Amino acid sequence: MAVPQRLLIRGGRVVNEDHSQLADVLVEDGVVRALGPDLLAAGTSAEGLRILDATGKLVLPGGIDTHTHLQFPFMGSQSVDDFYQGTKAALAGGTTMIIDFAIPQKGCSLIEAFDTWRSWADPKVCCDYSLHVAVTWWSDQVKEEMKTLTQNKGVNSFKMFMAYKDLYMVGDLELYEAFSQCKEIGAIAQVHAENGDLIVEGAKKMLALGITGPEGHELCRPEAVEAEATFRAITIANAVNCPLYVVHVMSKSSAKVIADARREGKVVFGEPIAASLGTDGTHYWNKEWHHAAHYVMGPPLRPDPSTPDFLMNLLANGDLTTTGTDNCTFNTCQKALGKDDFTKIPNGVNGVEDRMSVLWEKGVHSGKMDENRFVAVTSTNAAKIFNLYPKKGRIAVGSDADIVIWDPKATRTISAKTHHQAVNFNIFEGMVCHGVPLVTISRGKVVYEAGVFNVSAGDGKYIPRKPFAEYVYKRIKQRDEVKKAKEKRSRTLYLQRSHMTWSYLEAHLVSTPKDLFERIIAMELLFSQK
Ligand code: URQ
Ligand code: ZN
Ligand code: ZN
Repeated sequence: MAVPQRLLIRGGRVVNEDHSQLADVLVEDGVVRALGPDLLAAGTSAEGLRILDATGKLVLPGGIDTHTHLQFPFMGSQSVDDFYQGTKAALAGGTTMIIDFAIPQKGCSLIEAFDTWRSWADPKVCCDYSLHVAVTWWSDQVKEEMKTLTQNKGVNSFKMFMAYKDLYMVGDLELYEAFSQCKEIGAIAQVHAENGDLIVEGAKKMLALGITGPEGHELCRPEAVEAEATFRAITIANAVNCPLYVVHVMSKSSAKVIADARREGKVVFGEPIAASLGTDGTHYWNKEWHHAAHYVMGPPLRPDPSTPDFLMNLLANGDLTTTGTDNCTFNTCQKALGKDDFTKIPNGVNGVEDRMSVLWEKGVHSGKMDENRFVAVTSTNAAKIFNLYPKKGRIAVGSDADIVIWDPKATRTISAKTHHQAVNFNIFEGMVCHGVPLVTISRGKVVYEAGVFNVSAGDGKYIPRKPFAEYVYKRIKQRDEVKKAKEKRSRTLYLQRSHMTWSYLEAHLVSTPKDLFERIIAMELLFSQK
């Protein structure tokens, strides 16, 4: 039998969300076998062992990108980074897991969409992945399929679009139904929070004014359109006590709504993305049409240049929770579908390769957050919310060996000329980032090292996720308990003389005769005063 691939990552500082320690990491059969100082001296067998020197470097849990759309058929085109090249690029950037979206057309089966996306991804992925499923319409069938997906297919997250009218958008009542079902089956509800009706009307206005360029894309759906939908989604989710996850938080206004809701104790999580943390919407006014068009996504990047800094502060302090990329890339020729009408520009930007470095530069190197918070927002929080923890999102004995050896002092310059993505443009072009992945390990295999890949299509695996993630549902369940108890205590029965039978009183009011007797006297007095 072949000796299992054994790795010893030596001399690094292991950084988890809660703790950093100088320690060696022993990897065997794809999992972390041991963690501690100087493992070789402690007697670890050197047989078949490959030693990776991490002296002076950080050893991080592999990044989890909560939000991608690889080879996604959308707006008359298909995103150009597929499940092979997109996941290779992810590994090159230190991300070892992505969560993509299976999105059924209105009226179509969610389960069929899930199976279709599985058939696209399984043969091609180079890193582990999972799937959120979109609820783009409502019926008893959809409700039933959500339950099946949760119980049999490892899905515990469903995305509802409040925008893309007539394509994916659902209304408030459908949100209410979908959130109620998410709560029932132990899933987390995700929303694309923009008011789709206002977008349509805003776009008509812009086009009528002769504004057809990418700047019209942001002008037709300003921050308020995102913030209003965010507040509405939070209100509806709270009404059914369903946990809510707001994807691609793009504006200060929306982030404030989420922060306020969290301070009121609501169970809501916000996901800014590499784009909204690393750049802004001033690019929509770039004189080069193609340059501006490559920044078009929904919700739009915001022209307020203080937005990335603001979002990063909230990510650092815990008001925002995870980071994704919404990687949905289109080449210039594809973006040109909208050369005469911005509503036809396929929406989407890159990020899957650069998320970790952009966050290190703008978050850690800037002094806003420390290395542990960086791990939390790039990996651990996502693992906890989507019920992958501690298999993913942590370097601990028994966890998957999804690990990145990270050089916090090295820098790299981001460019489409050198990136590993398929797309011919990079929204972070020219950005110099501290924080460079030196080695990426996926389930115990060194898949990327010093710029060289050692990975094949299909090496990644689909990771099923169970419902009722404790990190999300413990508070929800506690609320249900408290609510039930309050309702029982607070309900005063409307009593009338016909109730005054011993059996009714005994059954409905109190437990012990003494209380009962006193209660009867009190009621006699009460009725006699009527
Ligand atoms: O809205 C999304 O998340 C998908 C359709 C990707 N496109 C985008 O612009 N965000
Ligand atoms: Zn979206
Ligand atoms: Zn998306």
